Amino acid sequence: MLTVFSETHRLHHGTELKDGVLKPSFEQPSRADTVRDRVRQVGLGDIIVPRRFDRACYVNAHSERYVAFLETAWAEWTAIGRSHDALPLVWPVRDLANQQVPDFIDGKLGFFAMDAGSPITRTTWDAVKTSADIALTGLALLDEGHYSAFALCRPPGHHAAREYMGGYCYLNNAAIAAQQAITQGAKRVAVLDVDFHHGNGTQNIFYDRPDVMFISLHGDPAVSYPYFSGASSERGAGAGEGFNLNYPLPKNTTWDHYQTALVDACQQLRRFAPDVLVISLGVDTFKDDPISHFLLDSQDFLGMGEIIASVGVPTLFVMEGGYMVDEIGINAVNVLHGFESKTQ
Ligand code: Q9C
Ligand code: ZN
Repeated sequence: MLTVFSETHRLHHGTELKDGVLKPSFEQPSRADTVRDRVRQVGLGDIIVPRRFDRACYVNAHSERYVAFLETAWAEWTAIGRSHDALPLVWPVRDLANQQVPDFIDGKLGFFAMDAGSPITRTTWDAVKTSADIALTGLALLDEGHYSAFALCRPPGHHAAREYMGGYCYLNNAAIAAQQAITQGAKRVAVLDVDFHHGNGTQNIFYDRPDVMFISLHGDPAVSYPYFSGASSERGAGAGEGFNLNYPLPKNTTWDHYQTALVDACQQLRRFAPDVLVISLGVDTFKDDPISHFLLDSQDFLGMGEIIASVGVPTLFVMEGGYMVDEIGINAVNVLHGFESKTQ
């Protein structure tokens, strides 16, 4: 399996508001390097650099004004003398939901963000668009006849919705790739999200769409970030009803229970029969992950890849979360090995 990777990810590193304190983000550059090192160490396949894609490919999944915000936020932030990471501090909740985009950057940050976990720095946008280009390059490899590819994206994407960033995410790499597949003629595409956190952004982007099925397995929103999405009652809207499936799972979920949900999800995917499957591959379901609370061990990730292979369609793996930096490479590559063991 080919891996798409770029050193450009290192341009993004910043702080997050955590436990009431501004701290270095858990989403740090060493994450992607660790996974790249593991890919090399086990000889998964060649590692290639991403191609460049047109801005229009991002606007396929996001709104024009949101992409424009990401492009200019740092300039607007520094124009008033600020030099630390740009973070939001006020949000348009419920009855404050004025739908006008504010002119001032502090208002824009709140309008286009769901939390204070996605800092914008001077070089964030370069890393963010390269991460989307990595996913788009992975999709191009499938078009060119590869049965699978690994888009080693960083920063991650699945919390980014049509019009907001959050949870370390800016552009939704998996959604951009899924939409690109549709744009290029696929009839049905599915996104399966195995990151510990609910993929609220991907759900948002495809919620009313019958041509893109979204399935997510994640920590129960009653106790897990992002708290305000991920219930099993969220099943899609309008023509998209029935094409969004959530599997919220309790704290301390082990492989035994996780596997049962995953097998069920893959059965739904086979019934949908997508032309392409995109996996939002977070490995923060690992037992020692510092911000999550499932109990998968490294061997379990092999089983995850094997079950995903049972869907039986060309598959693009897109890196999402996973914060136990020592193990993240082993766990991510185990999924890919498990997948390959059932497809070659
Ligand atoms: N105590 C991804 O895995 N902070 N994003 C949660 C919980 C945000 C995770 C704090 C976690 C975002 C891509
Ligand atoms: Zn996550």
